[in-house]
Parts: sequence; C-alpha cells; structure tokens
Amino acid sequence: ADMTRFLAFDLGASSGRGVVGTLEQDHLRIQELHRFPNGPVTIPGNMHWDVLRLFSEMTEALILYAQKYGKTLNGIGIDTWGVDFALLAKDGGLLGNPHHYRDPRTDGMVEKASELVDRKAIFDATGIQFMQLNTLIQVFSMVEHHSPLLDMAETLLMMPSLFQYFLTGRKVNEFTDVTTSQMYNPRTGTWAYDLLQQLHIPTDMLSAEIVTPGTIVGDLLPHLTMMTGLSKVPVIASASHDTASAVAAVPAHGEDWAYLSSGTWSLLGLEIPEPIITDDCLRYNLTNEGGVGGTYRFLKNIAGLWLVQESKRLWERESGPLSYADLAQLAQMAKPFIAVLEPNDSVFLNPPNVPQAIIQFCKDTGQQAPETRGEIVRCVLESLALKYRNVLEKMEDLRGKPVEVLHIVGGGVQNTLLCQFTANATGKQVIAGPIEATAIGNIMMQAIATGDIASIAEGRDLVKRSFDVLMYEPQDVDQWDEAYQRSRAILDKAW
Ligand code: LFR
Repeated sequence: ADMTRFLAFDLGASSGRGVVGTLEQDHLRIQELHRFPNGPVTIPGNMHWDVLRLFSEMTEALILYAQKYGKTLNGIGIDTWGVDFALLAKDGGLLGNPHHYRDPRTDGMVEKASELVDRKAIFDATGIQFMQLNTLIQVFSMVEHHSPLLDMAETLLMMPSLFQYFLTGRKVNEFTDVTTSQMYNPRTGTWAYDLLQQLHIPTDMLSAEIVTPGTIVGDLLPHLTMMTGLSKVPVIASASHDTASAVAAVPAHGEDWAYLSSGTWSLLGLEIPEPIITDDCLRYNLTNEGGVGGTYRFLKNIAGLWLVQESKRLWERESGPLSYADLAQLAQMAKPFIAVLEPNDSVFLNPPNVPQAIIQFCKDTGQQAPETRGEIVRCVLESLALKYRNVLEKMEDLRGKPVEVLHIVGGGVQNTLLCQFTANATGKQVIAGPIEATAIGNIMMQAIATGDIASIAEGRDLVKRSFDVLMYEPQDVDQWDEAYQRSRAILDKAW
C-alpha cells in the first residue's frame, strides 16, 4: 500500500525547509528534503523578505518530492515566523514586498499608538504583549506614514497564509498566526475591530476567513501539479505560526510542564485553556497566543540565539568560517558570570553590531564587559538561562501553580551548554527534544486534519515514541542562584 506522507514547509527567519513526514505503524519518520537560506533584504528605506524567491524554493521542494517519492502526497502544510503579513489588491496581486519585522519603520510607534489608545485598553482587547514588531504596530506605522498601499489593499494575509494562497488560490487566515498580530480579540473571537478603528486602521482588508489549525484549505493549483508532477494534493492550514507548531509537538503529558521553543527567539511559556488577561500580565508584558485544540500559549518572547547567530555572522565576516560547535567550546572554557544582559532590552532588537552592543550594555550598566568571543557567547547563554528563570517564576506565579519540567524543543536543543545552563538556572529538570518540533507539529496537525491521527494527545504520544530526548538535571544550583539574585535589577529592567 502507499505510504501516508505529508510535506511540512517550515520557514524561519534564517532558513526555510521542506520536511517530509512519513506515518508508519505507530511511528513518525521525518526527512529533510530541501533547505534554503532566508534573511532580510534591505533596500533604500526598508527591510523586506524576498517572498517570491522563498516561494520558488518551495516549488523546487515539491519537484524534489515527486522525484524522490512519486506523485502521491497526502498533505502540504506551511508554518512561518509570526507577525509579518502581505497585502493583496482586489485582483489578488501582491501589493509591494512584505516587510521584515525588524524593519525600523516601527521605531517609536508603540508609544505613538498608546497615545491614541492606552496600553491597558490595547492589552485588554488582544491579550498580546507589546513589541514594536507586532502586526498591529506595523500596520499602524503604515497609517502614520500615509502608505498608499493601505488604500489599495483588499486582503491582508499573514505570511503563512500568503504562501498557502500561492499554492491554492484561496485566501484564508489561520487562527494561531492571526493571534500573533495583536489585532485579534480572543474574547470575541474576531479581529479587534474597535481597537483598530481607534487607531485609524482600515478593517475592510480583514476580509479573509479565519480558520482553525487543522483545516483543509484547498487543492494544489493545476499549474503547480503540472509543473511538479504531483497529483491532487490537499493544502492544509496546520498550526501556521511556527511557535504554535513547535508547542503542538512537545512530547508532554498532564499540566505540570513548561516549554521553551528555542531558535532565533526563545519562546518560553505554558499551555493554558483560556487566555490570562490581567494587570499583572500587562505589567510583565506576557502574551496569550492562540494554540492548537482550543488552547492558548501563555508565553513571553525572549531575544534568543539570534544574539549568537548575529555575533557569529559578524565574526565570520572578520575572520572566516566558524561553527556553532567552535563557539560552544570557546564559551564552555570561558570565565563564568562576568556580566549579565537583559536580552529583551531594546538595544538588542536590531543593532548593527551585536558583540559591540553587548559590550556597550555591560558598560552602561556598570558591569565588567566580556572581551573574548568565548566570553561574549558565554555571557549571552548565561543571560538567557537567567532570564528564563526570571520569566518562568512570573508565569508560575500568575498561573498559581509551579511546573515540574521544562521541555526544550527546536534547533536550540543542539546547544547543549544552553540546555544545561537552563536546568541550572531554573532548578528544573530539562527534557530536550525534538530538534525538529516545528516541522513535526506542522505534520501532526495535517495528519489530524486528514484523520490519520485522532487527537493532539495521540499526536504527542506519537512524537514521544518516535523521537529521542535528552535529560538535563540541575547542577551548581547555589552558584546559579547567587548569580540570579545579583542580576535581578538588570533582568527586571525590560519587561
Ligand atoms: C519564532 C517567532 C516568534 C515570533 C517571532 C517574530 O520564530 O515566530 O514566535 O514572535 O518569530 O515573528
């Protein structure tokens, strides 16, 4: 009999890939089919994503699939990073190049928006943390800059839904990614129309239906089946926000766990049944993003391994290729606890030179600064781990119940030093894996849509059986606790 196979497109800020998931008896096997780079393209004035090139890489993956596995494919799903979006004209044409979330067009715009509607009201209407990169703030900046695109826009599609539209011709948005926009009201289950009107944001463009994760959206368009050699394939809105897919694939049971989706960003949080929209959440800038199966992802964005990725990029420009393994080794050998960073300080959002910004931050906060590459990377990893404790404590407090284990999933699982530091700093047992949680969660939601997997709980059991994890027990707890107490003032700086 034919195997049941799904193709997950998982697009992150630094790379995208097509991953094939094969359902075997009681087991899920995944294989990377195609990987391609992604990154910002800066042209005068603005920073964009090259969405057409990304889409041509995706069609290339479909061709590779047909060559390798034949014409039968049971589903295609797409997940991408959150918040970014495209605008379509009334003829369906793409209006401009979608912007990168680090585009400086949103500088100062959170403050401007909150002059019109105060922060409490914005939070109350959306349950979403304030970040200048949020869709709400991006669209508000277009209003402020009198962007002509807004007059022409008939449809706003979130990034994963744009690619889904390119594959199927159907315009729908998907719930998990829509909630990242800070334009959606989880209480009414619709766009936050009142808030948007108060910010002069046109709402006619919010015309696409919002579907739940695990909805079959349509079939691959005929020109694409012809071009790729595939037969009819259903395209499925999986959990299209990458973090939602990653959380869907956490191999956990019960309620006593937290997750850390570790990659370019560190997304740390809890899966909860209802959003928590209170003054404390607002104060600590915590967020309630939509999850799978009617859950919410109560979490916080922490600037993650992006700080290491960026440092690596700069050092490579200076002196040639470096591997993450080299950097990990240097960090391992470097002196511990030289300084601590607040990874979420706005100086780290998009500095031209990350190592320089790190050194400057230390000087500005009256600390000794790390000097060598090893010291800088170690300082970042220690600071992330300490920030995790800081955030986790707040969340446990607000939910009113401690967690027992912390599941780390995503590419950051490969950073074993960070995994160990995380156990040390939080005092929790860490279960690390799977690395490919995002693609796996994407595949899992497709298999739920087609009826091949019965439920999310069953999917998580399948993940548990199919992929290995590594355990980390806390070490040097006293030393880490001391470091934490010393750095409280800095870690509390930027909620
Ligand atoms: C992670 C992520 C985060 C989102 C950030 C920006 O890849 O999707 O969840 O806040 O990227 O889109």
